[in-house]
Amino acid sequence: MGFSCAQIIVVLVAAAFTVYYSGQAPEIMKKVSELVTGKKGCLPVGDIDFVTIHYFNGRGRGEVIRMMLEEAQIPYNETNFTKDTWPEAKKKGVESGMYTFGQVPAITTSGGLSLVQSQTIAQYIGRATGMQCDCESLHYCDILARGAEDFRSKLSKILYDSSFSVDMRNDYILNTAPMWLGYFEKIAPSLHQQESSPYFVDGRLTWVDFIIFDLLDSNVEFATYDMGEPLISVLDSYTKLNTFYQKFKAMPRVAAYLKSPRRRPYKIPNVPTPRAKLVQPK
Ligand SMILES: N[C@@H](CCC(=O)N[C@@H](CS)C(=O)NCC(=O)O)C(=O)O
Repeated sequence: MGFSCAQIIVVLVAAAFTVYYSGQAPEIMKKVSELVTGKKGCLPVGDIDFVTIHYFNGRGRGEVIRMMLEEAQIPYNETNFTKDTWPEAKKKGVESGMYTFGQVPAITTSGGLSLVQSQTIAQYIGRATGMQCDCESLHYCDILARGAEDFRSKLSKILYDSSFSVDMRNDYILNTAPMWLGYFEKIAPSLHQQESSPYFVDGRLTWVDFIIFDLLDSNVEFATYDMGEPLISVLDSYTKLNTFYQKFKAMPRVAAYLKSPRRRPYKIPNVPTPRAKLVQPK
């Protein structure tokens, strides 16, 4: 007994309505997308074969991009600008339109794509490598990334202040960092959850984890940089964040990168003069 076209269409429409009203549609779309593209996350894009990172020869905003490329095993090279080579490169980059706002990092890919803004770059690499957030989590990922940027700006503000002093360093470590670390501790995955998956969103590694790790790492490095003041293990009181930090750091490809010569040393632009030590009378 055959079916008519009309009967098949009615069945398909009924099935579509059933899926839609059951609330399962996003889940099914997600599975279909994963099956077709082989990549997790919202709206995946094609593979990236090779990347050039346009940035300075330092960690800074290049580090998240480097770590993501290392994790995804995408080969890359770097421009390694210096204060001598940057002005000319900036002029050319602005003229060509590649450095939209006269700033780096930027990336160019072998596929001819060029992008600026470190978080946008991280998100794009995420889409190309299955490290994008799920569609339902996009806004949450945005919140985390922008919050991380706000926290980051507090440290940059003092680091690039020409009057940066040990008092500013101590104020940051005693007041600013604990406030922000407290916010992130609240939303970090629970220790129980971290036993199976330490990541912040969707129970799997996404670009946002790289941003948060880099943020925590900058704080750890800053607080243990010798400026003649007591060195502080800044994450010690934040159990969930510290666990995430340690687990992320131990991911095999990340760990290999962090130990490699490709990882630049942590540097501070204006190291403050240490406080004069009191000389004890003999
Ligand atoms: N929001 C941008 C900020 C980029 C930025 O501030 N870049 C700095 C280096 S970290 C820069 O290009 N400075 C050189 C200049 O402005 O001439 C991003 O996240 O990529």
